[in-house]
Amino acid sequence: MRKIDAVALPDNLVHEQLQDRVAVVIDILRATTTIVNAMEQGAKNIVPVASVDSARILAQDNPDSILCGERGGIKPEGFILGNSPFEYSRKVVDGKSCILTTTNGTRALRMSEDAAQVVVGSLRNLDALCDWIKTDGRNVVLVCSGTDRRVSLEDCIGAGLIIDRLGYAATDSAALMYHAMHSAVNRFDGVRFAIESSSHAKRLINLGFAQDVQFACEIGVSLTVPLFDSGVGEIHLD
Ligand code: 3SL
Repeated sequence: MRKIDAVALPDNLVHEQLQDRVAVVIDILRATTTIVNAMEQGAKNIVPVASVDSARILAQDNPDSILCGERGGIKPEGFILGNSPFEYSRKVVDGKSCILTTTNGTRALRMSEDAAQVVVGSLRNLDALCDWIKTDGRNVVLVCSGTDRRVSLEDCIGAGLIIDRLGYAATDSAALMYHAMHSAVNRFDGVRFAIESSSHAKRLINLGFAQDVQFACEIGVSLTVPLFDSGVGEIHLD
């Protein structure tokens, strides 16, 4: 039987958890949701970058690319796009390379790059993602991005839903996320309300991004499964 492991933060990863596995990076609010949407809207690729300064330098060297990202949820000065999925419309991103730096999501992607394959997970691509994982056939580790190095409820709910869908043999930490997801969803009467109860969702709602939270909670509406090719440092489609 295939196995599934999970970490609540990328900082908790040990090398063996990535070896020969598919790593699914999850940042429901909002980086991986935004990446799935950007690729769905026709972006040529996404280059995840750790720091704002490196992103600025890379964008200067690649004038056709779009400089994107956030710090504290807000678009840094001089950036073209922030981290709201709604900014990544077909009109803006079609055929374009997006250089993206976010506080937690792009960091988690970079920290997962020793996996055999890194895949971008969100609730929007949940079904397509699980189909991709089953077809691939390798064991899986779910990497929750967290928020500012603290565990995020919404990422654990996302991980729990993937564990539920796949039905693979779960490690204790994956089982914990599965049970936490069920308990939160029952307690709040649905995935969306459970996610809206998280501190990150409340912060985004206070910043005026309530629509982004709602968008991130739509399950299985996207067929897009972005893959991170760590060798070239780009996220693309199959
Ligand atoms: O940290 C991240 O990667 C972001 O998704 C955070 S925010 O939703 O833009 O605040």
